Amino acid sequence: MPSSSLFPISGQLLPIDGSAVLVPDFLCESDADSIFSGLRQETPWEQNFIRLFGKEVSEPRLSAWHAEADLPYTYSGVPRTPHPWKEPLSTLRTACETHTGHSFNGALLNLYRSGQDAMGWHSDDEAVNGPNPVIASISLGAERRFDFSHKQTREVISVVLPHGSLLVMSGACQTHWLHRIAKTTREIQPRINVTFRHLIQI
Ligand SMILES: O=C(O)CCC(=O)C(=O)O
Ligand SMILES: [Mn+2]
Repeated sequence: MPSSSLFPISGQLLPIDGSAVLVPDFLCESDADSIFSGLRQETPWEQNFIRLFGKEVSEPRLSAWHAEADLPYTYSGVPRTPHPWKEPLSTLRTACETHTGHSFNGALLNLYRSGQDAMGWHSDDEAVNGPNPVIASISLGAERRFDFSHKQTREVISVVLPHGSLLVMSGACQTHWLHRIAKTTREIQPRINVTFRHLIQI
């Protein structure tokens, strides 16, 4: 039977097989507010499409990939054209690099317009992420529940990601755990997620 538990909302979230550390108040309220509105207005949001059972369907969210011009990223089977770094993304990248001690060369942004926007179970385990990737994930706007599910034991760990929080996934997290943002029927305001990644040459 899958088990479910709501861990305390800070520190290490995973009991085994990798690391996911939540820093709930990584950004102060006013910085989080202004970064949220800056990114919402300035990001070249794209609607992408995926093939599901032979049919083309729109992804239930908008997204954008920011990186150096020679660093495209194929995510969910869709090649993403890189948009250049600009503020407030560059400053946010530096803050995440300082905090984690790792460098990031790309950022995937997702805009969840309502509770009907979501991201299904997956791992960020494409070869281009390299083995045991460090992924720094910033949440802005409405709070959403983030679920982990262990690939073997099916244990489920759920946590609410607050406005201005940082979640750092590292170690064997992507090898052993899936994660998702589930749909909800609750009335929910928009949320932006930024995941900083370090893509490698393959
Ligand atoms: O929105 C989130 O918090 C998760 C996003 C995510 O898993 C991804 O971009 O790979
Ligand atoms: Mn992911």
